[in-house]
Order: sequence, then structure tokens, then C-alpha cells
Amino acid sequence: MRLAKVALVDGECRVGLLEDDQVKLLDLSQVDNCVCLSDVLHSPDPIGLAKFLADPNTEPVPLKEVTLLAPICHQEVWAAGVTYKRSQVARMEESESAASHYDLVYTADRPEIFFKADPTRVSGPGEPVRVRSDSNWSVPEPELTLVVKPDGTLAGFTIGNDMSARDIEGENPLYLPQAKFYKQCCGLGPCVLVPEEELDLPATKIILTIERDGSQVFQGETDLGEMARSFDDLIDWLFREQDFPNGVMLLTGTGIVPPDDFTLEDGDTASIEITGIGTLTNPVVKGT
Ligand code: DO4
Ligand code: MG
Repeated sequence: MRLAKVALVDGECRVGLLEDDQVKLLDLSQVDNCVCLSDVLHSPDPIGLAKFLADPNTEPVPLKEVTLLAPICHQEVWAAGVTYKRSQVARMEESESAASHYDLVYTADRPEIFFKADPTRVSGPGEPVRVRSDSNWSVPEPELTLVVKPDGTLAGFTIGNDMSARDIEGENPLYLPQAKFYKQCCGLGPCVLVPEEELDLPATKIILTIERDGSQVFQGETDLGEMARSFDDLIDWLFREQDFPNGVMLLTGTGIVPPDDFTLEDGDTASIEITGIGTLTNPVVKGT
């Protein structure tokens, strides 16, 4: 089941169930204290609750008549890194001085986990993601994103774009928060997949496409079978000595890194497709 936050033509914000090219709107008022998508996702049975809330008296709305919003409410957004071989190699190339850190963290018991964004820094489908004005080497990072309940159990999956300034991160690993955390630094969407069965990891593809002036300038592909860590392991580390009363989103690292001579430019478009979830597309803006 795919659940989304949508804005209707009159601007009203609703939660909907995506089915083909239609959205079935949910009537959240039927349940006490159920006001946002996360209230459905964090319930003990999100699929059962969404079916119960699907309003039989309202006609489904054509998907093209709504605007899909970032599927986030009050959650913090965190990210794991160096969880794919491709990321380990790229990081070791970009930073001579920190190469051994990236090498070690790939196989260490403790993963790299960092704070990525609060909801105000997240861009939904179609909204701009940003390249810092003081970066000349930035890339999108296409990442499966775990939607985690306050109790640490998995509610579902969405798509994340961990925008990254490779030059700032590569100059000194102590600059990582500046390379990763700034306004419009994170794309999320277009919906949350609440799986009805376990994901088939090797069959779940991630495809990153970057377009410039209407032409494709980069495309890369990986699959979840390439990930070196399990979802449970990442969630377990994230929740050590942390409480997330609003739930949390966890980006799980990139397995696609464009070649070293590639940097995003103002006006590019980054699209990330993940099997079973959909495609998250964002225009890129560069600060001046
Ligand atoms: O330390 C570097 C960040 C790694 C990362 O964001 C990734 O592998 O996706
Ligand atoms: Mg990343």
C-alpha cells in the first residue's frame, strides 16, 4: 500500500492512498488524535487503519489533480553513510586525509549515522533541492529511506535525496555537517510504501537520473542487495541512547555516485526511482 500527503486544488492538505492514477482520500477525523500521515503510519496496523479511513462517500481524485507533498510530519531525518561499496570507494577518493576512516567504517560494527534534516529543510516532490553557493562539487545521493515508528519498528519506505557537497566533506571530515545539513538539503517522497510482504532486496532497484537542459547527463543504477547493512541493524544503532517521540526517517546511504568530474548545476533535475515506491523528482537550485 502506498500512502501520501497531498494538497488538493483548493489547497487543503489530506492523506491519501495511491492507487494507479488515482488517490483515495482518507477521513482522519474518524479516529481521535489522527491528524497527519504519521499518525496513520505509526499506528499498530497502518494498512488496516488506512483501509478503515478510506472514505467510501468520496470519489477518488485523479492523481494529476493533486500535488504530492513531502510525506513527513514532525519527524527528524537522519542518514546512514558508507553502506555500499561504491560510497566507500568514492569517499576514499575524495578525501586523502580521511580515506582510512571511510575504509574502516564500511566494515565496522558501528555504522556512520548523522543528523540530516528537520522537516523545514526537506523538499517534497517538485520542490527545489539546493547546492550550496560555496560548493563547486555537489551531487544528489539517492537513498532508500526507512520510515520508523517511535517504538523503533519499521512503518514503511520512502525515497530520500541526501544532497551532498563532496568538496566540503572531502576537504576535512569535520566539515560533514556543513556538507550535508543546510536549507533544502534533503528531498523526500513521493509517498510511503507500507509493504504487505518483505521487500525482495536484489529486485528493488534504485535508479538516479540527472537531466540538464532537457538531456540526460547522468544515469546510474543499483539495488538493495548491494547494501552492506540490514535495516534492523541501522535502526538498532540509531535508537541507541535516543528517543524519537515523533518517529524518525532514516536515509540508508547511497550506492550510486556520479563520476568525480560531475557536479550538479543550477537548473538540473534529479530523479530517483525505487521499485515499488515511485519516482522522486526535484529541480536543483544553486545558491548565489
Ligand atoms: O561521510 C560521508 C557520508 C556518506 C553518505 O552520505 C553515504 O554513503 O550515503
Ligand atoms: Mg548519503
